[in-house]
Amino acid sequence: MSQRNQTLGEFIIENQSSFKYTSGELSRLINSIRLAAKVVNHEVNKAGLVDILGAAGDTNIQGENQQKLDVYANEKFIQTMTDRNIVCGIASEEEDDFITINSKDENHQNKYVVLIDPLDGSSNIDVNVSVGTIFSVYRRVTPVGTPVQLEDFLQKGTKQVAAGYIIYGTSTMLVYTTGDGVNGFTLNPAIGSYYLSHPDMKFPEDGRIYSVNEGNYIHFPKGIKNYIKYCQMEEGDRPYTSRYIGSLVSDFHRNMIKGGIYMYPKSSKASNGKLRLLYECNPMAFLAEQANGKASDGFTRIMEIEPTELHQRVPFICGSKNMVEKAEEFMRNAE
Ligand code: AHM
Ligand code: MG
Repeated sequence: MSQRNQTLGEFIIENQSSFKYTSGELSRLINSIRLAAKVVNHEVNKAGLVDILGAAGDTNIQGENQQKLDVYANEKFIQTMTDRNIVCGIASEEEDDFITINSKDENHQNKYVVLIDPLDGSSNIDVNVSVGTIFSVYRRVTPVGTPVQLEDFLQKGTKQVAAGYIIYGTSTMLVYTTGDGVNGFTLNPAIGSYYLSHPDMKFPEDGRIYSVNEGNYIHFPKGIKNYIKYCQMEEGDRPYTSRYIGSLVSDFHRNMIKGGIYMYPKSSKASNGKLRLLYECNPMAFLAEQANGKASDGFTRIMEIEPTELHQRVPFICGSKNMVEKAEEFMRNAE
């Protein structure tokens, strides 16, 4: 039961017992993510000062080496989770291979692995547009007490126990699910606490926003082209509005609040689209479904796709249920 002015810390404690595997480990994991997110947020907010503080690769006035923000975010999240001895393995969009964490307890007792895109949409940083962090949590499938293996990370999205994102926007928010709905918390930067600002978030069943990089239109499959034409047609509540930030977390967040569809289809240039199944699509799909929305590759539910490699890409269509179903109908009809 949420209450006014509830902080994320209070919310985690209150809801810990409703989670089916209650050991407190998952709560500690969410706690470490919120902590790293505060540190990254601080750095992201300074991005505009780059000319003053020095660009990536430079040494700043304090003698510190300036890093690219996506590299910085990657290190912060990994360091925070490693130091706190919470997970047994991490895979990151920024790393070629997964990282095995040697637990400080005897025999690697931790049971969760985290997959993370530390700073998604980071090309937007230079122009002061919102970016985000996306994370996904699974229980390992190999025995506790042994080093993690690739198969611990290559699990279907349906196996996720938690997923979420941090959006570094006009305000910073942490939005996450542990499989019991989606809740959004806004950071009060003055005191460094997140407050429950968006309880039980839901996609409207229908929406009027479509988000896709229409510059790639000529390369899209027939079904997507036809669906885009449908969105633009004058009929009923159409034409829809086109809104594309080019920052998945921001586009998703707006569409969840207002109702809409996000698409990154395959194209004649990129046969599986651009987005990564494990770091971007599965966590967003889990959030979408927990918020009454849908996520598909055009034909198959995203969370049912069997992963074959860490950095696998898939076409991604996600958002308000009726809109995604309509886009799927166009895909089927164009086969
Ligand atoms: P990134 O992981 O390299 O940051 O790329 C992912 C981003 C998404 O946030 C965004 O929706 C998409 O790439 C935009 O791509 P494009 O510029 O091709 O439209
Ligand atoms: Mg990314």
